Amino acid sequence: MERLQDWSGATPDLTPSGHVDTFARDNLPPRAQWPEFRFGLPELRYPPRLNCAVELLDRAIARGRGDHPAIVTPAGTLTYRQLAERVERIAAVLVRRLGLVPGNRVLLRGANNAWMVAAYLAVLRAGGVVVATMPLLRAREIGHMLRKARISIALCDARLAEEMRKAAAEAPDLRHCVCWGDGELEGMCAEAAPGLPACDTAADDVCLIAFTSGTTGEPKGTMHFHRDMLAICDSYARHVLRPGPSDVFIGSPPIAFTFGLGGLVLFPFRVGATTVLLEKAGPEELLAAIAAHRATICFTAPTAYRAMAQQAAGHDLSCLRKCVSAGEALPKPVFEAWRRATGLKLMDGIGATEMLHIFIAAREEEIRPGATGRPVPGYEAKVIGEDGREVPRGTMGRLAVRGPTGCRYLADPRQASYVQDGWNLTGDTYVQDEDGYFWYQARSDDMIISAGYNIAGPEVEAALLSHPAVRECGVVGAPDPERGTIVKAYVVLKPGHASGPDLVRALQEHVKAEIAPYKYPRAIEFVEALPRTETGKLQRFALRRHAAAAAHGMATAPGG
Ligand code: 3UK
Repeated sequence: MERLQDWSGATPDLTPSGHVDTFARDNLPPRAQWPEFRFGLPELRYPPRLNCAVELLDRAIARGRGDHPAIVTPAGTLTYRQLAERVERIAAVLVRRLGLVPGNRVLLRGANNAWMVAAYLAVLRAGGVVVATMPLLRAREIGHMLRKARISIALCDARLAEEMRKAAAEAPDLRHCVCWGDGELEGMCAEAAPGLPACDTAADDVCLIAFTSGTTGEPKGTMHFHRDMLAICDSYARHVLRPGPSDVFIGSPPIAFTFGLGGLVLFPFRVGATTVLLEKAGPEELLAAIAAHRATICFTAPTAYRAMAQQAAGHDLSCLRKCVSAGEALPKPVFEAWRRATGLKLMDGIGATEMLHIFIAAREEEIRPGATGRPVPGYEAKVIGEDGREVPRGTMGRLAVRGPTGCRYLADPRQASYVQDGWNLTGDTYVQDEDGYFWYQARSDDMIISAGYNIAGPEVEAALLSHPAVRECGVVGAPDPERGTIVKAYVVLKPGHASGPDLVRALQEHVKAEIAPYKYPRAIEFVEALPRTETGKLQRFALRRHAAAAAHGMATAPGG
């Protein structure tokens, strides 16, 4: 019998670390500011020594998946055995050539491709701590991460090396920066002898510092343990998504975003399935790749599903079994459009970088269109009022959640606002209904208060999206001399629709017919595009800023 950690207490003591460089553990938040962790399900009780890369790769091979395709890209296929060999070689390069010591942070920079994933798993296997960066980040943002996480080694796609080198110039701890794609890392790997044993890490050793794609303030580094990487597979994936070994995963989120990490790496590998990696995964590329690779499970954001639903007719999507939507609220019209286009129910799920992945969702047969779902097995959630106490069902309040994963910021005072009384407060406003389903309202800072009413921008957006002329929209509060704040909509039209006062009136009437009339947008501005983050989120703060400037006669483009 393997000895298990003592799970009787909600927050067990940390086990002896496998790290030599203890920076990550030393910079965990103070114990009193940790969320309470929950390990109710037996499958979430991991042994005290655990290396998640071993669990994901070596275990799959031991179960007979060695010759099954692990990664498929336009450049070719790697079986589990071939991937494991590449991972071992990169790990050997990290340890023997670059002097990695367990606990060192390693920056990874690349689009979704086989080298990026192999490098990721190699860092984990060698006992390093991954800090992955989104491809579009600039030197300033990379520099912040290099310094904040005291990164000593960087592995980078040669095509993204320029910003990397600029950032490296300002990072005193960075000792090595090695590129793949131009032969440098490939050459080192060819010389490296495989066979380096995996690092004997503790289940609660930090293995990932994921920076939030924060829209305001400095990005926060969220720290996750080896066991967390498996916990999201054994909670959300196992109980809600329920993939099998013959599934073919595909999607658009970058692996540096934990939505992509789970959906395109951890979930498929946990069950010995295949992942299709695309460097460029706009709606058109994604549709073509789904058909070409006969993908069965798709991960992307609501806006991408909306765009794909409109172009689906030209593609054979009969291979698709399950489609996950996360990152932003899923408007009901998008759910319906996808259902019409494919016959599938979109699986909405709310996740957060702090929680590592999705914690409220629903299995297909339990979906209520418009609701996010119920807590994923292993998680608990509630809606609380300003006093921190749970509010009655049907009442709006702040979402609080806890489970096997949770928020641990790297040396950041904002820990005390995200975690209160052992619960993670995600910053979202929700209503829970009598049946336990959670209905998303808005980000708490995005609630519009107009003439004394609380109006949730996303609800107005969903109403607008059900109008045939609307391609995309964003709704925010705009200052108004008479009313204080009014509801303002930024609308991108579908081709063939002319903007003008007639359409403004038509859209306003449409909203009044769909939802309570007082919520209708008193101002509507037509724009070419909406400002979005690299993870696909609408930047409402940019729209608010634009609305405020416009109200004061200083309009700029909402993206600018
Ligand atoms: C919002 C949603 C309504 C919500 C993420 C899945 O998005 C992810 O992580 P981030 O740290 O952002 C977290 C915030 O995004 N959000 C996400 N999903 C939904 N709002 N409905 C949804 N389905 O405000 C949340 O607090 O970028 C998503 C998996 C892993 C992730 N990191």
